[in-house]
Parts: sequence; C-alpha cells; structure tokens
Amino acid sequence: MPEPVTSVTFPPAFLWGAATSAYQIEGAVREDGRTPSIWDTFSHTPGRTAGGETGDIAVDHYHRYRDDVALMAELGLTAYRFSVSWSRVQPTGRGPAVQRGLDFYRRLVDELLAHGIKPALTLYHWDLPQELEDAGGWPQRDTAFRFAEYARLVGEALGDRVEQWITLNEPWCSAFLGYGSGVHAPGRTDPVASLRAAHHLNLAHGLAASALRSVMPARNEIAISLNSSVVRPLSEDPADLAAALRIDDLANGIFHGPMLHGAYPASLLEATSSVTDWSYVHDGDTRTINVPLDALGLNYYTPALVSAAARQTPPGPRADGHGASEHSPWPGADDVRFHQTPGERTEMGWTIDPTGLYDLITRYTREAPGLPLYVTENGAAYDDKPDPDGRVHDPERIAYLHGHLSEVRRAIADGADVRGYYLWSLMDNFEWAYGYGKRFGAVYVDYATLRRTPKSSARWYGEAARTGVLPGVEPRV
Ligand code: PNW
Repeated sequence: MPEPVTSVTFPPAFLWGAATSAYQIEGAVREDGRTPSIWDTFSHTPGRTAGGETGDIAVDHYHRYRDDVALMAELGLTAYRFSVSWSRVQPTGRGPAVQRGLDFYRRLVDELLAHGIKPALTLYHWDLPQELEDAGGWPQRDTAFRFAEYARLVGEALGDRVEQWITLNEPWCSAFLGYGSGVHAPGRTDPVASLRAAHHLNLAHGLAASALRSVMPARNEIAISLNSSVVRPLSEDPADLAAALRIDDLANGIFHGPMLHGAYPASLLEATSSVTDWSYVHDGDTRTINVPLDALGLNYYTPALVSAAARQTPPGPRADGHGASEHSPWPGADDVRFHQTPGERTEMGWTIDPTGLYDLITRYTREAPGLPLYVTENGAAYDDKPDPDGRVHDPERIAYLHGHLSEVRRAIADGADVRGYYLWSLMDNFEWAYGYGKRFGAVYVDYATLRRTPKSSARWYGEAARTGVLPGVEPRV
C-alpha cells in the first residue's frame, strides 16, 4: 500500500495556469474584420455539433476579457494559456495583419501582465481561415508556409511582451479528427488527406518556430502542445504489443519523431505503406521540422487501451473517446481494437487515470532529455449545476485535479523538469462537436446570462496556486 499523501508541495517557480482557446470562448465572430474559420463553417453545418451549437457568442470573452482576467487574478492564477484566432489577424489567411485583430490580443496580454499573470500564446488551436481550407487546407503543402507567415506577424506584434509561445495545439486532432474521422472541422474523411495534413502540420510547426525565432527576443520560449497519448496494450501478447506500437506511432511518433529525432519512425512508414507512399515528404522537410524547441507541452486526459483484432472487424463507433464516426482516425490500423479502460469516468466517458500523466511525463523526460515540460492541458467535464444558493460545488473535479497534480509532483520528484500546469479549462465553454453540453470549466458559466461563478474547484486550485501546496480533498460521499 502506498503511503497516504499528506502534503504535496511544488517548486516555488511552478506556474499555476488555466487554458482556453479562441473559438471556444471569444464569440464576436464577425467583429473587427474577423472572417469565418473552418469551425464557423463546420458548426453552422447541420448535424455537425450537438444541438447545432456554434461559437458565435461562446462565452463572449472578446467583450469580457477584462473581467475574466480580473477573475483569474482574484483566484490566484499565475499563468494563462490562450490562443489567437488566425482569421482575426489575417482574414484570408494571407497578406498583412489586421491591426484591430492584433490589438485585441495586445490588450489581453497587457491586462494579464498588469495582474502579474504570465501569458502563454498558442498560435493555432484548430481554427484555420476558411479561405485556406477552400484552397486545400492542411493536406495542401502551401498551408504550412501560410502558417509560418502568420506566426511571423504575431511574433513581430507580441514578441516583446509574451515569453511563452506554442505553435500548434494538438496537431493529432487537426489531422485525424479533422480529415480522418471527420468529427472535427473541416469534417473530411480521407485517410490519405489526414496523413498529408499531419505532415504539413509538422512542417508548419518547424517553419513557424524558425520564423518566430528570427523576429523575437532570444529569451522567449517556443514550444508545441501535443496530445501525446498514453497507449497501453490489453495484454503482453505480442499481437497486442504490436497493436499498441501501431497506435503509439500514429498518435505520438508521427509528431515527435520528426520534431525530436529528425525522422518519421520506420515502423510508422511501414505500417501505413498500404495507405500512402509519403511522397509529400520532401527532402529536407524533417530537418525543417526538427528545429530546436525550448519546451514541450503535454495535454493529457485519459489513456488508450488497445488490442489486436481480426482485420474484418466492422467499422463503427469505437471506445476510444474520439467521438462516434463510421470513419477511423487511425489510418492503416483497422485491425486494432480500442477498449474502455476500467475505472471511474468523467462526463466525456473518459476514464480517470492519473498514473497515465506520470507515465507520459517520464516518457518524454527519457525521450527528450533536458527539454523542459509543461502540462498545457488537463481537466475533466462534469455535469455541474448551481445549488439553490447559487454556489457550484464540484468535489469530483477537485479529486481529479488532486490526483493528476499529485502525479505531476511525483514525476518532478523522480527527476522530470515540469515547469507548470494549465488546467483545462478556465471556464465552461464550447466543447467542439459536443457543444455547450460538456462543462470543463473551473468557473461555471450560466449560458443564459453569461454570468461567471467560480466552482469550488476554482477556489481549491487558486489556493494551490497561492501556497504551492495542494489543499486536501473532501472524503467522497
Ligand atoms: C482538447 N480526443 O481536445 C482540446 O485541446 C481542447 O480544445 C478541448 O476542449 C479539450 O481537449 C477537451 O476535449 C481534445 O478525441 C479533443 O482524443 C478530443 C481528443 C483529445 C483532445
């Protein structure tokens, strides 16, 4: 039996953050020159999101950012991760920057800095300008060059005041949910397009990191946030181990192979050879992608559990938490079966397994020795409701955060260089294909009035941020 944890103390410089993304919170989709992104188009297409919900208003952060920053400060947060909407800055995905678009982010950043909150800026959280999708989107090589140009514009405008930069958020989702299973925008279902998209996202990252480097002060940190899956085999049977390796390559190796090691894993190229010839990988691309990074962001929610299965397994909804689709987001892996990891689950149906976060952190500590790590997303959806007195009590989320932060601390004790943690999410927001039905926030949003109410988890987390020690967890009833 492990010793009960009595007090969990973090290093003094540890960042206690919360994360959001532009389309999920901003609203104001037609203001100040912004044009539609693929998520506007997708969410306005009947049948794509739960209840046809869209980010048109979202939680109106575009108009309420001052109050939102004040709330973060009141809670005690020391860092905030947000994303920039590409189509606010470059409405057609090309050409000069729209000043009004950049100004919004400059005001947001200045407000954060004035409150002593460290901004972490994500350049791309899934909202490609629709015009670039119309020109072929991520499967098209040119999109990577467009992204680097956009990165340079934002780097020039905000590089003097934002130190933490994240090129892409979870390119796996952009490539394989966007172009493979089609449950995310732009909703295409073509395995070759999804692999092309993955490569061009990698290339976009490499080109953008170099562009940022050339226009920003050297002190700034450039990173990427990967939803680096923890993939576990159902058994030690060699067929199950092989299945787990296949999924690990498609979830992780396809990104960190070229980024950290300068090459796609040979096992990935071989396992996908019946789907694609990888001819869109040009000479020199992997060198471009292998640009040195200052840090790595890890997003973690739940592990995957996989086994081998007969090739004739009919396609259908899969127990892998990626949304129901007739189309697999795993090209060339139709013979792999996904299983539900045993244990308690959140409202997303995602099993709660804090040890997965420890495994992930220690894995990247081994794979990228010396590279500082951040947990750039971790959190849980619950069916939160205000009490009659208006308070929102969410002991499940507190237990989730306590469990995962304890594993972060254990990884640090074992030598991992984890510099900070960003709770997903600051406040309830537009949960993509699930609409507003899934609440990930530490702050409750009443969608009728857009009023914000910190849940008990926000107070709990704020105390951790202010003291550097995890407060206790109420006994479960
Ligand atoms: C991440 N999956 O999304 C995103 O970065 C956030 O925008 C999102 O709100 C949050 O996690 C919660 O879902 C994911 O299917 C969506 O594996 C889907 C998956 C992973 C992450």
